[in-house]
Amino acid sequence: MPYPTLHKSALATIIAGFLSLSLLHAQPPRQQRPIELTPEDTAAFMHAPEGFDKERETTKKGHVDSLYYDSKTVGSKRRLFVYTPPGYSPKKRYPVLYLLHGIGGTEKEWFRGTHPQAILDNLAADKKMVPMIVVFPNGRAMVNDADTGNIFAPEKIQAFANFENDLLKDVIPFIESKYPVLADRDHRAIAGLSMGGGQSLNFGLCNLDHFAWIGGFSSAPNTKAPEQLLPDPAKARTGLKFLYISCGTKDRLIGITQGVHRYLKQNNVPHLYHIEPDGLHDFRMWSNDLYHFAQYVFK
Ligand code: FER
Repeated sequence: MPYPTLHKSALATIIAGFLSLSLLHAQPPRQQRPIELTPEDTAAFMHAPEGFDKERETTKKGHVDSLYYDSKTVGSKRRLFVYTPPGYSPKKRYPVLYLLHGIGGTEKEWFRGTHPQAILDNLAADKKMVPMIVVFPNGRAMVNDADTGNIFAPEKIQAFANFENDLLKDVIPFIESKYPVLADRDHRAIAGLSMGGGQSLNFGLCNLDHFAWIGGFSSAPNTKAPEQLLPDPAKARTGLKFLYISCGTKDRLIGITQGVHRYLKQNNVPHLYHIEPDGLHDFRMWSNDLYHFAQYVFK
């Protein structure tokens, strides 16, 4: 049985990819600098093995639910997807990963760009992952939260910042009222790609009472400056269970991840720093990030 499909047609995906790329190029990003690699910019692990993101006939499958929650922050009903792992039972209690998308996407982006269900089901089957619930919200906290029009419009960028309130006050309480979750910081992770990576670092590191496991994949220029991100490194040293930052050597946003790494290192904040050789700003990177991040959290 193939996974219930959230995919648009392959052609539409390709066109959307070109459109978002041309938009990225139409508006040169701030912090765009030439890529300069240092000897520290190395891979922390091998790329995921062949087939890690392909559905296997034989494995037990998780499920993906589509739900609407009442967002008091935005004043609308907003959609999110929830992955529950193979063998899910409301009698058990699960940790939760909030997994965020980029500037060109919505709650659907992970499903359009890769096969998160296959990645997670395969990890579960191989006993490489603690069974967890994964929530895919829409991180553009505004009434029209679609990925259409000028995705770089200031009010849309602002909506990605505004999502901090929506996440903490609306999404998390909703998930905790609907699913059997372990509702404390030790069982709550946040990670995301690009704008979602910036959100994960911004919201996670500034709310260590809510999140103990944090991942920024190819984080975008919405990432706060390191001193703002972590004004109190001592608190992070004791509070964080896991901090993961990654980027590709061919991603022109790499300076952001390098800057965060430099600051963390100077301040002795333990973190996993993965720089993928020849890595671009794409789902080859983020599928691999999810594969690795999911194996570290909640252990
Ligand atoms: C920018 C370049 C890229 C920026 C955001 C991005 C807010 C985000 C990219 C993505 O989410 O894929 O200058 O500014």
